Amino acid sequence: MATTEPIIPGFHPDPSACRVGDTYYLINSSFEYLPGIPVHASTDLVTWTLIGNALTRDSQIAENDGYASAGIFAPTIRHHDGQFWIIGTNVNEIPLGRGHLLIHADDPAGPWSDPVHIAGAVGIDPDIVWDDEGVAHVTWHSLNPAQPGILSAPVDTATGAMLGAPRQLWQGTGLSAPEGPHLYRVNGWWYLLLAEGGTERGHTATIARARSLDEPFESAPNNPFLTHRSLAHPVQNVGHADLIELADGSWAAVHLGVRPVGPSPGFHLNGRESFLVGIEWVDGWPVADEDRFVVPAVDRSFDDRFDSPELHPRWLGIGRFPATFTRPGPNGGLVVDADAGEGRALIVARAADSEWAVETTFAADGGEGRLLLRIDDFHWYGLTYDGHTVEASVTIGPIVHVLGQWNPPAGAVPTLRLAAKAPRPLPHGISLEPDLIELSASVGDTAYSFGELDGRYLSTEVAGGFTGRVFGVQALRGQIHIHHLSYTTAPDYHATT
Ligand code: 6LW
Repeated sequence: MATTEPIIPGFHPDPSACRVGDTYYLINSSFEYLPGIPVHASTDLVTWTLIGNALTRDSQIAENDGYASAGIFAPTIRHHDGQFWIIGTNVNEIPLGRGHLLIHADDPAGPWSDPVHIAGAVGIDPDIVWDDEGVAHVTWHSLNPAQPGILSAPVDTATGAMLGAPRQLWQGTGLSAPEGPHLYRVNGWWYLLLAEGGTERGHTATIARARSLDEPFESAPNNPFLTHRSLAHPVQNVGHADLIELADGSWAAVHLGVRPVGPSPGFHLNGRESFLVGIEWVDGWPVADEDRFVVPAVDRSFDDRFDSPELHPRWLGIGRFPATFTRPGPNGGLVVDADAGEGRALIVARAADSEWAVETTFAADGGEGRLLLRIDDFHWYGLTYDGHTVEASVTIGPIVHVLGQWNPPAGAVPTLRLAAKAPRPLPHGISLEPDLIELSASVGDTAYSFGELDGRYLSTEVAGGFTGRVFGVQALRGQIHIHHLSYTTAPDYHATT
C-alpha cells in the first residue's frame, strides 16, 4: 500500500519533475492562485520542501480575478544546458492567442525570467524536450479546431517562435481526453507519455514510442501502464504522470491522484495530489512498481507570526499577488488591506491533511475580517469578526446562510478556529459524510461552537473544477491586523486515512 500516501498532499495536481545531480524539483498547476506554479525540492523523492513559486510578478502573469479553474494549467519543468525551464499555459490568455508561456531560471527557487510565448500554439499541457542536435521541441494538447490532438513543433527558446509547422504525434489509445503529453529521448527512442481518460475516475497514463518524431508511434503493449480505474484502491483518478531518471540510473514517475472518502460516489477534499511510483523498463516499456517507495508521514503543522519581511511562499492570493494588499504590521504580524486596489484581500494556503485545525487571531481595527475554508467562491465556510461579533456563515452554490453569532467578552480578541474532523462512523463502517468541518471561536477557556458541517460541500465532487481546499484570512473592510495563523495536523490523522 505504498502509494496511499501522496508525496505532496493537498491541491498539487499535474506534477512534473526533473533532476539535477542528486536533487529533484517538482512543480504543479496553480490555476487562479498567485504566485503561480509552486516549486518543491527533494533529495529522496519522498519528502519535499516548498522552495518558492515560479510566477511571482505581473510581468510574468497578469493579475486576473476570474474563473477558479482557469489560470495556470499543467506545466512541465526540465533542466537543460545549465538552466531550468518551465513551460505552461495561462488559460486566461488562450482567447488572446498568445500561446504557452516559457520561462527559465538559474535557481529553481527563483527568480524566474519573464516569459516568451509560443505564438500559434493554442492549447494546454505543454512539454519541452531537446533533441540530440540541441533543438527544443514543444508538445501540447491542441485546442485549435483546425488542427486538434497532440501536436509538436520545434521552437526557438529565446523568442518562442515555432521553427516548423506543428505536426500531430500519437493521439493515445482511444480513451477520452488525450492530454498532458511528455516526450522523452531514451535509448534512441522517442517516448510519448499521455494522460488519457479524463482527470476523474477513468484517469490513466499511457505511452508510445517511435524512432523519429516523423514516424508513427507504437503504443505500449501494457497500456495504460498506470491507472487505478475500477480498482478498490484508496487512491483514485491516477494518471497525468511524468517520468524521471534517478541518479543511480533507475526510474520513477510522479503522477496525479486523489483520495476520495465518505459515501458513494466518494468525495475528495484536498484536491488532486502528487504521488510517486517506481518504474521498471521491461522489453523497452515502462512498468509501474507501486510498492517501491514508502512515503513517510510528515507533520505539516506551522504557526506563522508573519515576522519576516517576505511572506512564506505557501501564502497565495486569488488572482492577485499577496504583496499588493498585505504589509508587515507595525509591531509584527501582517496587515491585510481591503482598500488596497481591486479584488479580494485574501491570503490562503493549501489544506494538506485529512484532519487538521486552523486558528487565527486578528485585530479588526475598525474593519472586518474573515477566516475561511474555501474551494471556490461558491463553496466556502467562514467566521467573520468586526471587533464585536463573530458570525459563522456558509456558502453552498447560490445558498448563502448565516449559522449564528457569538459576542466574545468586550475588549477581548477572539481566536477563530476551523477544524476538519473525521466523520461520524456508522456501525457498518460507512460514514455519512466525507469529513466534518467545525466552526468555533474562543476567548481563553470560553469557547463557542457554531456546529459541525458536512465537508462534502467543500469537495471537488460537489464544487467541480481542478483545485482543492485552501484556508486563509480575508480583509472584508478596512485594514485588519493578523497576529498569527496556525495550521495543526491532527495527531490521529494516519489512523483515519
Ligand atoms: C490538465 C490536464 C489534467 O490540463 O487536468 O489531470 C487538467 N490532467 O492534463 C487541469 O489540471
